[in-house]
Amino acid sequence: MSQYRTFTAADAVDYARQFGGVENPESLVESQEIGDGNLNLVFKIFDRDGISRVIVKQALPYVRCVGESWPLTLDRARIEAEVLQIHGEYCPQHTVKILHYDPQLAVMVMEDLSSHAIWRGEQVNGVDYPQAAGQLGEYLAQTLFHTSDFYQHPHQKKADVIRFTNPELCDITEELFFNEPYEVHERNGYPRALEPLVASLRDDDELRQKVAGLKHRFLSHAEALLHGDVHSGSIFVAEGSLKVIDAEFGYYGPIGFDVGSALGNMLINYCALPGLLAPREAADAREKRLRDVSTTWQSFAEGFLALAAEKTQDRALARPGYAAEFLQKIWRDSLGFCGTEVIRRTVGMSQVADIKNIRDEAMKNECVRQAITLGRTLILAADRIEDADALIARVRQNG
Ligand code: SR1
Ligand code: MG
Repeated sequence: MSQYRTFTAADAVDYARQFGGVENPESLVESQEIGDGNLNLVFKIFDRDGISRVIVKQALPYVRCVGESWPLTLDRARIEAEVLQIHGEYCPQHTVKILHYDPQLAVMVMEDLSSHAIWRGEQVNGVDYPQAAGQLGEYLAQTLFHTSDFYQHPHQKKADVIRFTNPELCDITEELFFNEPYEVHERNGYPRALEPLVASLRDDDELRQKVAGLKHRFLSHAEALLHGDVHSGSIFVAEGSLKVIDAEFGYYGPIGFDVGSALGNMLINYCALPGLLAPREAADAREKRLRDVSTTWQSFAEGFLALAAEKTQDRALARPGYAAEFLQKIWRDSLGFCGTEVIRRTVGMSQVADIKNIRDEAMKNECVRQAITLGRTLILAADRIEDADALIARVRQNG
């Protein structure tokens, strides 16, 4: 049994030679650590011709972006690999392929996606991928339907809820989404100029009550095996292709959390675009982002309903009209969780490039202000926004 040690660049090459599944392992000669996320080491492994062939990813026993003062379980590597394997069974076309993993070393080898780019970066630069939103909706429908009570055998579902108990990573989400942005907290990262607006979130009883309800659902509604962190930085895109990575926050939770996180990141980008691009390009990219919001939801909803009609296993849940009624609940949850994602990424710790890349300070403040007010509206009005068209109308009203 292998003992945990932190990989060097040379270790990563050795490991890829053993487990990368390449025809001529000795051709792998070099690696580059490219991890820019908050948690892990990520090595790109190159062959003699300088072509990257596979990725080796290793969890560190702490949060990388903070350091050893914030220890974090290595079991997240097992969770990530196993969630991606299950999601890959149901949606291979949009899930990164895991070639090998070792829970003791907290390491996995996965397919190289150098032909793709991170979607967040592309959105920040105003590069459009017209098919990506539909593909993301398909990923969400396939993975969330097939791991839900509509499809899973109840014994398997109960066993998997235990297998994917993910207390430490869920704890991060519980704090970062639902607590810290609504408190005075040292980890928050909003611009100082917005202190009065952020203070008004703390003082808003109705908002805090809704956020409590959303947190309660996150804690208690084991509806499906979520990815747990579906944001545009966890998604690779290329022309006609989309691949989801990074499922270490996976657990059985409310379906609306994955859908809402995805929509929330698109709306953050929408709010940030005037600070990132020239006015005409920004206006054009904003329309594309609203199209993505609408398409993601439609593709998810249509996919989920079609799967429910065709493949629901449970006799009671197969009742005509039940899946459509459940979908309405997912929509409302998605709006609420979407609002919390927008707020946590602008008020809280996990700031994103869409906002960080805005150079002009006054413009940045204005974009963040818009995002915060939009997030608040979505949380407060989730029960009154009937469909994607109504959502888009609210976004436009917000500014
Ligand atoms: C301490 S981890 C902060 C954030 O990074 C991850 O990508 C998740 O989004 C998490 O909330
Ligand atoms: Mg991640």
